[in-house]
Amino acid sequence: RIETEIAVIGAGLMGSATAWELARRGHAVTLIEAYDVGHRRGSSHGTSRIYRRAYADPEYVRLTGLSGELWRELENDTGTALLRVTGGVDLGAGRDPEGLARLLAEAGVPHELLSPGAAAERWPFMSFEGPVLHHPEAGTVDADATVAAAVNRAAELGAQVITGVRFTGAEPLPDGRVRLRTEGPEVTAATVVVAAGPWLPELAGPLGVPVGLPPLRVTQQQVFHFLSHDPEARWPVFVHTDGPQIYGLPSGGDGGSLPAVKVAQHDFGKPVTATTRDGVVDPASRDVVTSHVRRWLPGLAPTPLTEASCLYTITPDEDFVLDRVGPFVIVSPCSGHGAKFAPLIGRMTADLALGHTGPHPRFALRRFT
Ligand code: PYC
Repeated sequence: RIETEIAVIGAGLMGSATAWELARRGHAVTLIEAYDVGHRRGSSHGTSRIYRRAYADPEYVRLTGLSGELWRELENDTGTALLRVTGGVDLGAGRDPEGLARLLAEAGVPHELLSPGAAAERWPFMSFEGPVLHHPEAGTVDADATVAAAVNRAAELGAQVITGVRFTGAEPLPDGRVRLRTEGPEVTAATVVVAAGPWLPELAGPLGVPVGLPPLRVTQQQVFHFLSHDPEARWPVFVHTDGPQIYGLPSGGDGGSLPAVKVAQHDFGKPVTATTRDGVVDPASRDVVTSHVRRWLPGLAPTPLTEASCLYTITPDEDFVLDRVGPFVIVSPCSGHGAKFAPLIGRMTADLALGHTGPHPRFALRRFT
């Protein structure tokens, strides 16, 4: 039996950042993970995620700035390098580089609009057509290293971490606390943070959380790592929308220090559940990505070095869910673009869990009712 102030279900990027934030504020936290820390069944594994400030939405541009500051705080507190600045480019008619540049200008974010010729001089291992937005603050964050660092530091600060224990249900107690049933110890908490990512739709029922969850789509995505011909090439992160939206970022390929670039389609792929997903990479997506590499990325060997699948959990408007319902705080789903916000989501979740703030209006559940 464990008595705690705040239980956090799920030690992915968002749950681990939340546990770190609460622990460093001196609160008693119990982090409950159904598998091992760093497992590869959800949405938080792999070495590389995009950090970028170029959003077609001023509020997200603002939030990326806040998150950037918190990445540095997490790095300082854990002594771990997590955010690597590489610069980022946005291109393709569907991406509207000029519109993005206007938004970055309004927010005071450094950037430049380049002609395709100027971009090709700077990144000769890529091909360009049309205007190219470059913003130097973009880069990559290491998801695996973030989860490990946040969980370890939270534990050092006193958080209790329970792994390999599935959560099976919850019941409210007369004093307002919640009793959590798990396959292991029973946990009683004043507040329960549910940061279960793609398991959220399956857990909400057994949790007995009376939330107006929107219809959430869980999809199986795939990512591909390609070797750079020139090991010294300094690849930027990129988002290229010309038909399919393709994104890429330097990756190490994956888990090593190879000069590789992760390239994938941001397409909301095959509908699955976290339990039924098969992990089989979709050959149609491999074809789309490989064709893109052949056409636009001559600096990469066009046969994937490695490939992997992961899950997106998508809300109808692609904004996050980050809200409180009674003693429960529901965190994420991040609709395929949340990783860059992990420490900020950790902070916002901690504030909700401690009753310091209400939800950010864009992330509130009431928008669905
Ligand atoms: O998080 O910025 C992002 C992203 C772009 C494409 C997929 N994820």
